[in-house]
Amino acid sequence: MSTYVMSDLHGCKEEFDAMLRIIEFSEYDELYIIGDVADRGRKPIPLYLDILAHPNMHLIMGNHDAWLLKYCDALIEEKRNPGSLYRSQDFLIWIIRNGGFITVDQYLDLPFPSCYDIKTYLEEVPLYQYLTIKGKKYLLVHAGLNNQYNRNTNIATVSEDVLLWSHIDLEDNPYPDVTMIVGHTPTFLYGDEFANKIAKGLGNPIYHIDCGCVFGYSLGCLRLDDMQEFYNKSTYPKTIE
Ligand SMILES: [Mn+2]
Repeated sequence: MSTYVMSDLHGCKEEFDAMLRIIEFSEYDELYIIGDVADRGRKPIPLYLDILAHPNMHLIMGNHDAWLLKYCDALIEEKRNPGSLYRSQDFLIWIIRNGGFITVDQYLDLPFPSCYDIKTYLEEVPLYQYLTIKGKKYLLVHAGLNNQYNRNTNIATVSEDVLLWSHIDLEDNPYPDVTMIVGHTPTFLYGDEFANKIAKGLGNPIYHIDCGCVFGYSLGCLRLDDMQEFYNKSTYPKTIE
């Protein structure tokens, strides 16, 4: 039995399914997805339905998942009463600038029970997760905490905005005794040498695992039992250099 982490699937269901085959994922393994199943890629809603059908797949909240949750009620109402949806500036920023259109489109096409399944699932998704594997402590959080925080910071007191939206530096981890695992900032943004790879900080232990799949780079996966890395090439064109 092994424990795996991935992040920032962003609708990349083909790459996700292929990765499950690469790691030979079974019902005896556990998978933690560190946020951002929604938006940008081709199949965000089928990915959610797949994840919530697997009791051994666990989602941690990402800013894009939180965006969908925020609008679930309004979208369900829109299905019931077409034309009722108020397109706030925040909603438009989500669907136009941040790839939310495809998520909204697929969500509106679902039967009502599946809309509620996704909504009630997302309501229970945590902002962060501690794990202990082979005596080693891990903190899984979508965007992470930068070094303005310190080893005494109780993460429960840190705002959702910080945990979901910050872009932290490669070396940022305020906790010397905890290996932090984050997504959110694709690793190619830390420098060409990190493109398509999981990036590690050299100080307090941190792994950045969003390898930029939906931007045409790679899907990365880390096995926490032995820190083995797995990769799968993206089927998407490169949209950011
Ligand atoms: Mn994100």
